[in-house]
Amino acid sequence: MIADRFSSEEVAQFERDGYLIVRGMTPRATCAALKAVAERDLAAQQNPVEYEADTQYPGAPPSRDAPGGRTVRRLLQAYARDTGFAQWSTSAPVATRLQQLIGPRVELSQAHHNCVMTKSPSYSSVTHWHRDIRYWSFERAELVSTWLALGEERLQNGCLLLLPGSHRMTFKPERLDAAQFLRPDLDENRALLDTQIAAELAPGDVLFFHCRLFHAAGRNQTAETKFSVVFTYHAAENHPLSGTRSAALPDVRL
Ligand SMILES: O=C(O)CCC(=O)C(=O)O
Repeated sequence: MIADRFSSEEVAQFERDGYLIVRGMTPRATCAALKAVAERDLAAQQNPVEYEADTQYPGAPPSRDAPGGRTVRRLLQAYARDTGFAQWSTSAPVATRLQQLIGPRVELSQAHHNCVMTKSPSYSSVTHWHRDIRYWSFERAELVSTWLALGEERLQNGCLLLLPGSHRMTFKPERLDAAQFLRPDLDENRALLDTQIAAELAPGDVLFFHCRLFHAAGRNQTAETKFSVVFTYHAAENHPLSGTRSAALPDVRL
């Protein structure tokens, strides 16, 4: 039996580590239904999508016209894409836990994540160590994302890697490169990278993670696409800054 909310110990754990995994939070049948929608839209390349070539990450095809350039990396606008994603993202098990982490009035940002990650076996790229907040603009850097695994997520297919507690750390600018990725060539960063954990997930597991938590991911080295549904939330009082990309789409009140 899965508890319908976090225990006080789990809330404290989230504050300390910057992430929490709820095992089996979403029923397998729901995952199968969402995966069928994602597979349908992936096969049709149903817009809006982001291609691997667009990421310009290491290992990505150099352009959309290069071999593998039109490999879909993200099915964007998941909330508006299908009622199944919208329902999951605002469902009671998600909302109750987010209220515990964020506060009573939670909103979903349609401007960030709000996608199905589709990590393909053939042309997947490497995501270096970063904080999601680096390109987001809110009054406070206090947002939480949910990552629902629709299938197995293991090191072999490029599951997320996390640096526990890094959401509370401050970094001198020189520890990051121009694109704000953590520089692995520096000794002080290497010591931190030694603390990494792999967020291995089974279908239905949900990872909650803080927008300041450093994370990374490897390539998919299996024969099957990895599907993950990812949404981002903030307190209604924590507004996106007007005129920025974070304010480009209306937020959805849970
Ligand atoms: O699955 C991956 O490669 C990681 C994606 C990621 O970290 C992100 O979109 O912020």
